[in-house]
Amino acid sequence: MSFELPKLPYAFNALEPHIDAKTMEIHHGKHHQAYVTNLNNAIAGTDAEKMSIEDICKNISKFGAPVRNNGGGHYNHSLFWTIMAPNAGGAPTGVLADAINSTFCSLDKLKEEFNKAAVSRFGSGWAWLIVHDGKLIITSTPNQDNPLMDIAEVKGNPILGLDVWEHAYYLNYQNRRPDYASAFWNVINWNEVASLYSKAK
Ligand code: MN3
Repeated sequence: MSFELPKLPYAFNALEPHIDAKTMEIHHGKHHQAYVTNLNNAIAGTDAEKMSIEDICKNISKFGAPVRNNGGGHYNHSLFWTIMAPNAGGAPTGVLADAINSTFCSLDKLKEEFNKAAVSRFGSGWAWLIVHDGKLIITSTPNQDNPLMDIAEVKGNPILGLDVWEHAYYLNYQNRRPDYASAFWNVINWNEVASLYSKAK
């Protein structure tokens, strides 16, 4: 069994003006595809071929750098495409909204702290909202690491992630990572985030 590039669940231009079509096309078709191809090459003929991408991440300390970088890249981007959607954004409802309000006081405070994690991550990496022991936590990871990994400083199940590699925003935002992080909230698919929250809890 080998991993496959998941189909993007909307058109390349569906997230405009917040994320431009050219960025989406290159990001999905070139960057994510490369992680998938390199992951498959790295695990060819090993037991990892029988593992889910989640289990590979959870046991990442047993693998070398090619699996860590490309397996992380595959997991992170697969999640990223699903937690965004056209005509999305707004605010979550139900138990997720309650959890956000009781943990961060308000959605605005969550956005503020999440964007701080996104902007302060030096170099390439990801900002995350995760669930650990039923609690919501904001964290960030370098490179293509993620909080599922057994080597992560802060571990948990990701329910929201923002790619802050320059390839994710440079065409449209150049050096303005804070503007990209702010725009992200306009395309969040809260239905999917809420569903991930329910499963993680
Ligand atoms: Mn990326």
